[in-house]
Amino acid sequence: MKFLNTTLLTILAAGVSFAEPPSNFSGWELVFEDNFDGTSLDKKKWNPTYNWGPTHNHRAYCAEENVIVSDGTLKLKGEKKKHPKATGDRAKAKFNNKEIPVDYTSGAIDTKNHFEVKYGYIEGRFKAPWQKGTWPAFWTLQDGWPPEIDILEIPASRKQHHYYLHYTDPSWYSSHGSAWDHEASFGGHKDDNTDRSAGFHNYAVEWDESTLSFYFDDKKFASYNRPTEIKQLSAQYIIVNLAIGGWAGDDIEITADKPAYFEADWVRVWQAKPAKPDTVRIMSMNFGTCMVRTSEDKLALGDCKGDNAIATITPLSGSAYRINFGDLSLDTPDESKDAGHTMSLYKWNGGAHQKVSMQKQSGYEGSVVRMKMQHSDMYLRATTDAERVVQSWEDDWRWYQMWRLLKPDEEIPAKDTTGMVPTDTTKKDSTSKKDSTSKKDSTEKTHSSKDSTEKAPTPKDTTKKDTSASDTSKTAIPVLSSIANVYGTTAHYVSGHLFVEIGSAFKDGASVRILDLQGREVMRLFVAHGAAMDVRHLAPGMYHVAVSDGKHVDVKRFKK
Ligand SMILES: [Ca+2]
Repeated sequence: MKFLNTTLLTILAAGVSFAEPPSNFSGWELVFEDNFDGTSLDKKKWNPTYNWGPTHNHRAYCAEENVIVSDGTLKLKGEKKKHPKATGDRAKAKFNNKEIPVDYTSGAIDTKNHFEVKYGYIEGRFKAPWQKGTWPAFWTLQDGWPPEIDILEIPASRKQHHYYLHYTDPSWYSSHGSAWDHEASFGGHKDDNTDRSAGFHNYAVEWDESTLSFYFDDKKFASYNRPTEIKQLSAQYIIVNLAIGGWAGDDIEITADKPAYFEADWVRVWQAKPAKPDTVRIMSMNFGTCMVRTSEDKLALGDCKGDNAIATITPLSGSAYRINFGDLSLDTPDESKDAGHTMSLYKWNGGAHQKVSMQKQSGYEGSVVRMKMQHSDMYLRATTDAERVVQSWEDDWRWYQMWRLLKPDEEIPAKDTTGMVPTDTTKKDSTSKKDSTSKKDSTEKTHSSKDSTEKAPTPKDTTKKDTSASDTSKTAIPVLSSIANVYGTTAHYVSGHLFVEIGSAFKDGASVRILDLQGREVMRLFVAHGAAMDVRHLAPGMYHVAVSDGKHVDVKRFKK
């Protein structure tokens, strides 16, 4: 089916792209399926009417005989006929506190006591009846109300369908618990030119602990990151019914010779396979130090060998991951979307400001990633003082955005920051919150300088701040992941020697550095125009050649 071809494969690809951690995400598992083959309803999966009885908030008595399975589909038949058992209490129903007669007959099924699900992808393929006054629905419930998820409701025009989460107002919920008279909802109706009674269409909801996303014909059209409200949902059972009247109004086009049919081709539910978190250490490629949890339960950079450097990475739905240090999750304080905002650790609440997209970087051994915060589209990077982790623009200090995921028992690569921007350990007071180097930089971007943010110079600016060292090669290497060679540098390896000719843009010569795939410098030479570098002592393998004069950077690769 299409979902498998598009959404699911995207999700699988996100997992599969990590041959190394995080590797645990193994995709979706089909946990419920009814294709409505055969000649009768499968009562191991469904109750043949509402589990609470044959009536609800509309004018039909929902009888088992109006639930038909034939020719590969379920048909709920709506008839202009008062059911003989629609007597006494069942002769009347209520919609919007108004009493209405139960003078039609229709069908409803639900999975209560047969199948319930918490989190997953719930989808069905349906064809709505054409008649006005009918209100087909595909929805979920738990004991008590609210909450309720509506995946499909068509009360009016056949060219729109409604979708909602109904919940209890959170302020009421936290103090009193669920209450129907404090019901609220989010969602809406999708309007387009597709007549949902002219053919079958797929309707789905994707549900995790923080987000509900609604799909029509395998395309996501609405998504709500609302963890507080969504947490009211416990395991849900599924309902398919054809209501008549009620919300659909009393102009009902069903006649004696034209019954209504709400058809279902199938109903399926997938769940993400249990996500076992990967245990890792997250090492800055630049500093060789790791993200750590401090004694104040904050996030910092520190010794990779410490127990406080142990993190877990848990795949969530989509491409999102959650990074935990013990019981606390990596988080953006104040849900800030500002560049330079210092990351910290908080209790998990499922918000997008706690969700991270992992982007594996090619050209490296092992798992080297950049990590993007979902809510801000900003990347996690080490600060130049090697103390903190901030979120920042995609093109800002990219080498500092590179992180190596190490398994707990994996050898920690020797720290080798030769040639990298030096660690400034002199700033210990509150001014260390800012990158003092950037203050001297008159060309820096002008952004907020409040204490929680860090000035963020661009890589090309870094040479200007370093007045103590004229060696321009101390510039960080901006982008090893996307090999850049724009200034015409050539590098050829021939029998133990690397012949480098630097590009014409490097008028005053350039520093040529050779780095291994870990990003560690193994050789450096200042070159005026060209040089033959003796690399016989290097181990066989791939290497980067980074050429820089502080203003321009070329990167080449060679294989020894
Ligand atoms: Ca079918």
